[in-house]
Amino acid sequence: MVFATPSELAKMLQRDELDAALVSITEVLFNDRYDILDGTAIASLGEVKSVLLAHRKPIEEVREVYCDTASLTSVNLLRVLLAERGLKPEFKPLASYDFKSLPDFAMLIGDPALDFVFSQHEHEIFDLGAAWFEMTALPFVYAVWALRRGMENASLRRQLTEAREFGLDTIDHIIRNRTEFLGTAYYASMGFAVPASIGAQLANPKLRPLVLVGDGAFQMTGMELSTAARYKLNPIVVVLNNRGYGTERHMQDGAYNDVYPWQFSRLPQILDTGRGFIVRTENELDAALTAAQQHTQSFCLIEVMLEPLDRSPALDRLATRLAKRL
Ligand SMILES: Cc1ncc(C[n+]2csc(CCOP(=O)(O)OP(=O)(O)O)c2C)c(N)n1
Ligand SMILES: [Mg+2]
Repeated sequence: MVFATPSELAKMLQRDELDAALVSITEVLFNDRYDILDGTAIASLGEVKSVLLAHRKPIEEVREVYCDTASLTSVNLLRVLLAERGLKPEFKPLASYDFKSLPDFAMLIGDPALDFVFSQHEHEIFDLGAAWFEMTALPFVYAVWALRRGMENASLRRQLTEAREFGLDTIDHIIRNRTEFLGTAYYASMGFAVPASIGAQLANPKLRPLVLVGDGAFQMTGMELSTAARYKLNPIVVVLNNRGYGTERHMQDGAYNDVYPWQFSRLPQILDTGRGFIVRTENELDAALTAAQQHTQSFCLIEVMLEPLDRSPALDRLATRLAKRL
């Protein structure tokens, strides 16, 4: 088994040094010398997130794109998508994946692309999977298993298919290494966040959890901040104080959605450690988050005051749908 970039694998495959390789679809389209494994591909139907053009200027102004030349397919896909818009930029190798010095137009692929999407950045994202789907209403196949033609490969095909099935069945195990975001499903268990952050930080002390929790949920399990304090953990806990069960108010309102008002930001006084903030505006939130980031020696609790009926579009959709069943 050889681990190498798709373009290196393609070269080895061309030299018949490998029986099979997971290679870019372009290798297979340009060289009619392989059998393709049926039913397995790296493909996307719509947004893919891991293949993208990060752009700081409007796409129409593109003159040159810096990219990882290891991926022929993605470069060609981008060429096609831009050509369809009448744009023919020059492609140049990206010198470094350092997000801070990223050029105006940079194509990112794989883990760096995913990391970039979730990092703070000024670029906008042009998702190649989404753009392809918009243009064709078809999925896009990035890579396939190419097998050397002319040799007996039934057993190899079977093993590769089994590996795919095993991978899909154990996908939770595979993605456990990338667990920057923890959450119950939307509208699932209230009161999960504060206790979960304790487990997360004890499991990986290099992490500093940022906890988002409703005032109602905090009144159920927020006392676990005491455990955080005991183990000298330092989560940043943002309590969204909208004076009650906001989610429920949009389905059916009544006094039962009110909770007893707590002064959440004063909990550090009771626990004799931690820092409390109270926030009413975006600027105050900015300042509190900056201060909390700098205050690493203990937990921080940021109490954000919200209007009881303020809501996100996602909550609007969910509440409207659930209210129909009442
Ligand atoms: C353990 C549990 N009890 C009840 C519910 C039903 N429920 C869903 S959202 C919600 C209100 C949550 O209030 P809060 O934490 O203040 O968040 P908000 O909706 O106000 O943002 C309730 C009671 C639930 N999801 N889980
Ligand atoms: Mg609430």
